[in-house]
Amino acid sequence: THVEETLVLIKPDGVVRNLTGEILRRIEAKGYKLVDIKLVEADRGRLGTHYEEHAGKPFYEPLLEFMESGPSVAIRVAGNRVIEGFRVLAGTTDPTTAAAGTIRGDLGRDWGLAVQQNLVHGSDSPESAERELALWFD
Ligand code: YYY
Ligand code: MG
Repeated sequence: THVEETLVLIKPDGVVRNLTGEILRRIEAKGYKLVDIKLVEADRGRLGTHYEEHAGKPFYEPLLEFMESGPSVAIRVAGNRVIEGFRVLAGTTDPTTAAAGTIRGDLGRDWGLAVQQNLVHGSDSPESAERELALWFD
């Protein structure tokens, strides 16, 4: 086994649509453990650091505006190979093409919302997980 920790965010669309419980249910059903959890209104400084790899891309400003639109749920999740495993559970970035059975595929928008409203974030590598966990849970 290879136990890791990852940062999961339930983005403002997930919170406003009352999907927090459903998303937590899927994480727990997979066998992952919720180590820490909190509701956060992220400010621009934290969001800019969180998404710094995307600075300058056309979707960057709308993404930050969306992430500032309401609270997110930040979760420290532990489990065997959870960094990769949660991203499989989440599905691909665009909910339209995310596979059925995934969080984004089953619950993601398909009534014309923008791609950024894809319900969840998950760290994409051990380096990202370490950086993002430090950023959201100090
Ligand atoms: O890691 P993941 O969330 O699946 O995607 P990223 O490529 O890191 O992009 C971060 C975030 O930006 C994505 O969840 C939605 C948004 N986004 C977008 O609005 N439009 C794109 N073309 C690409 C990403
Ligand atoms: Mg990413």
